[in-house]
Amino acid sequence: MVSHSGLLTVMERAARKAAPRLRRDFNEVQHLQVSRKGPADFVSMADKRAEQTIYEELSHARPDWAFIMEERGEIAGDPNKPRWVVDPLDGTTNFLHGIPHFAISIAVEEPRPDGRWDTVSALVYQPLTDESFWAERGRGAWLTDQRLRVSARNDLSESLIATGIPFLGHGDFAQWTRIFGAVAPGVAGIRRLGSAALDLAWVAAGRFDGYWESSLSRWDVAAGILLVKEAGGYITDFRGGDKMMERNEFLAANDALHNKLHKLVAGSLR
Ligand code: 2AM
Ligand code: CA
Repeated sequence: MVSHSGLLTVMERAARKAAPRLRRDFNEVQHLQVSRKGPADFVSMADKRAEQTIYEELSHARPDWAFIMEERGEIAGDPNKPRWVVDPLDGTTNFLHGIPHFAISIAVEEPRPDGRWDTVSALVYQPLTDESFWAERGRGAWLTDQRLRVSARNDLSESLIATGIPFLGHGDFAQWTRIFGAVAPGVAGIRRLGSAALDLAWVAAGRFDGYWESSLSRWDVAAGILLVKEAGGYITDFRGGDKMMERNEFLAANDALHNKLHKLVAGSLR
């Protein structure tokens, strides 16, 4: 059985500490669906509570590290040390609607001399299934104690592709539509499940063969990107380059499919 590092142990402990309350709140939210005002405020509280629990655990373990978190934003730390990137509830819309598909995402990034950041540890934890997708740079991607590998499918017509659709004026809907028009006719299916962190974890696990989305935040994808890479997959911007974060475009797949998908996606860009 594989053993992960002390750092991963800290991350997993933080996620598991926040999980029971998230599970209880999720069950509660299903009952609130009937109230007319809706459970939005309640979910926002659940989100903040989970983030606070994770923040307390992580900052206790590494007091001088900075944070980037969805709710509280940036918390400064020692600039020469790694930093935490935390999404306490990825898939908020699912949570709000009583759909059991959401996750906690925690990544550790190290500063590089050129000012960019490298993810070195990643955890995507699904509280309802108790699935723990984790990766460490150079040590592979894992689902609990099982090694993960991206799918081996190389035929687009057999491939299941995940995506995220722009919403509420976020993102470029016209561009998404063009990419969809190029990809959808040639693949076995498209899924929009609503959690970017889980989409990437599932590409790493070979459940999805590929994935594209744009206009995300760092905390949605930081952990998932390392999971895909460590599972032997490719992840680039829509033009096949390494400017994912700068361009805010994410295209992930196994190596054989990435090339084919990338041609379709890049060909549909203006
Ligand atoms: P979130 O659940 O943490 O908000 C799905 O396309 C991705 O977009 C999710 O990772 C989701 O992260 C993010 N997202 C942010 N705001 C969203 C919204 N209003 N509707 C759907 N997804 C949203
Ligand atoms: Ca998110």
